[in-house]
Amino acid sequence: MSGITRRALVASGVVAAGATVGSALIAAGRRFGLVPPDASGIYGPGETLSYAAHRLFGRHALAREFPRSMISAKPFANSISPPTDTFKRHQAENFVNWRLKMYGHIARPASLSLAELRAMEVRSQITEVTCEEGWSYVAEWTGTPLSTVLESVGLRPTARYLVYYSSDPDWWESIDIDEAMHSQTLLAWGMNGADLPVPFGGPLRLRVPRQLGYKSVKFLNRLVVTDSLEGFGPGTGQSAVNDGYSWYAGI
Ligand SMILES: Nc1nc2c(c(=O)[nH]1)N[C@H]1C(S)=C(S)[C@@H](COP(=O)(O)O)O[C@H]1N2
Ligand SMILES: [Mo]
Repeated sequence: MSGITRRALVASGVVAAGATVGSALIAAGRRFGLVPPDASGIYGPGETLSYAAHRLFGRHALAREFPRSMISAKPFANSISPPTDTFKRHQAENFVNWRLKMYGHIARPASLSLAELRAMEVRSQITEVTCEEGWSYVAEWTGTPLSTVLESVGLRPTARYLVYYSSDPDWWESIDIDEAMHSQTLLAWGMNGADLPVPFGGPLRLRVPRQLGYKSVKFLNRLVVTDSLEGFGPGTGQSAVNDGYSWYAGI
């Protein structure tokens, strides 16, 4: 989406048309392809509005980072589906045979061990997990920036979304490439100075601190880069769609 400037918007007549800011943004969203995959639902116009506004004016906005003193003493691990036998075997082996598989619109499909990920780059951030159900906690997350990993496998120019899966077959999600390449989006393998505990998504979870907690998929094992979300579930790019969660969950 590079090259979108306020000037381009004005020139396109969207702003000059004198429409309300909301409908101008929705129109701009359509014009620049900033339409979330669940835009046809009853909340569609609202979804398009917040997604387009964030992408047009806040692409590089940062999620709040906290001082160490604000790390939650008792973080809350949300309930999850029971682990599969494959997951239990990996856990018994201390995850040495665990791999993160990557394929799709990338130049070099990959299968990375935790050791290989850790060797690429290490970054820490203190951010909040915010559940749509109303609770949140602050933790220090340590991991490898997703952008570093995606750069290493070579994103193709057609890359538009990242779909990501977990060993928990009930939970998969997707984000756009802007969010995937954002500096705070992290493949987290550490939490509060230790290996990421299994209840919090160990050995690996995605942290997407600019969006609600449900986008931060735990027990991550597969990344698929794609040009379209059609064909991924009902085309809406996530497993949680049936529970009424919006695809774009920017906060
Ligand atoms: N694999 C998997 N990832 C998941 C979930 C899940 O059920 N399974 N729940 C999501 C939801 S709704 C939230 S709010 C956060 C909660 O993170 P926590 O368990 O660290 O509190 O994880 C998200 N990631
Ligand atoms: Mo949640």
